[in-house]
Amino acid sequence: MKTQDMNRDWIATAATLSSALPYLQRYDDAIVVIKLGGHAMGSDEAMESFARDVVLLRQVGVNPVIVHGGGPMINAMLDKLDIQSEFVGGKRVTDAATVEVVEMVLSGVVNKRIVQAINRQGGMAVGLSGKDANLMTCDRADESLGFVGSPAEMDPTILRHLFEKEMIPVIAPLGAGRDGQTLNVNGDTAAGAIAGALKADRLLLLTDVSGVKNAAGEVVTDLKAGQIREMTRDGTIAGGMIPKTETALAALSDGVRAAVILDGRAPNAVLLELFTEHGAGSIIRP
Ligand code: X2W
Repeated sequence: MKTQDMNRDWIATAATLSSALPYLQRYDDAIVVIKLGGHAMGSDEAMESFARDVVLLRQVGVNPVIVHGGGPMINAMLDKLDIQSEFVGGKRVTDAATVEVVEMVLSGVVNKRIVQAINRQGGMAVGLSGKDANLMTCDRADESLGFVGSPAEMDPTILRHLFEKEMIPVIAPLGAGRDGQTLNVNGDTAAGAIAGALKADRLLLLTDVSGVKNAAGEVVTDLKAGQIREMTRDGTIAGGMIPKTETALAALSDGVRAAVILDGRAPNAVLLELFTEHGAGSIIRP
């Protein structure tokens, strides 16, 4: 590269930083809940890039909370153990043997991978599940699903303590039943409930699709809750997108300011969404 071109690169970097100022001010002390789905968790490089973005958020005064999934990782372990598993309405039918594997994989493997990635970038991440400090007490979602929970009572006190110390909570989607039984909770549902309990400024749902698409197949960048309901009624929103948009709507009605559905595999997706005019994915407001 010629010296002059190199200068131009640095000048562009400085201009980018400068243009982020209004966004940095807007999100100072904001609570941003980020759901990282199993399908959005890619290679070690992608995880490293995600972790850098999260540490940067913390560094500029945002309170990030990570809620993760890990469906594909649970499937792989159940396969190894020769345990059959099926989904009904987007939720895993979870018997006693399965819930043990779910907890082992989510709290043991996936959670620690994210915690470690963030800490390697200089952050202070703390791994939890909904069972810790009574964060997420659940009712049984439906008897026929077995040990699957539906968040009923949230206590986000532990998260506020961690914010005060500038620590980054990383939460596995397991909850405690009222009888103390461990319950498996869909990751999107858990993220929505946690964002709602915190009345978060943003809920970012990182997935493997670029956003909510209209009938012509184009991503719509700005949506109102009413439009989402309309598009669901007429079938434009269908399949795997429905649990995401339902989570977004539930979070908005709990007082979350906006929810964004975006492709977590895109480089610096979180920064693009929060700190540029361009944004990423589809933002849904009340
Ligand atoms: C999910 C929890 C993990 C999850 C499961 O067992 O797969 C239920 O279905 P993703 O990667 O976000 O899909 N729980 C009840 O939600 O992972």
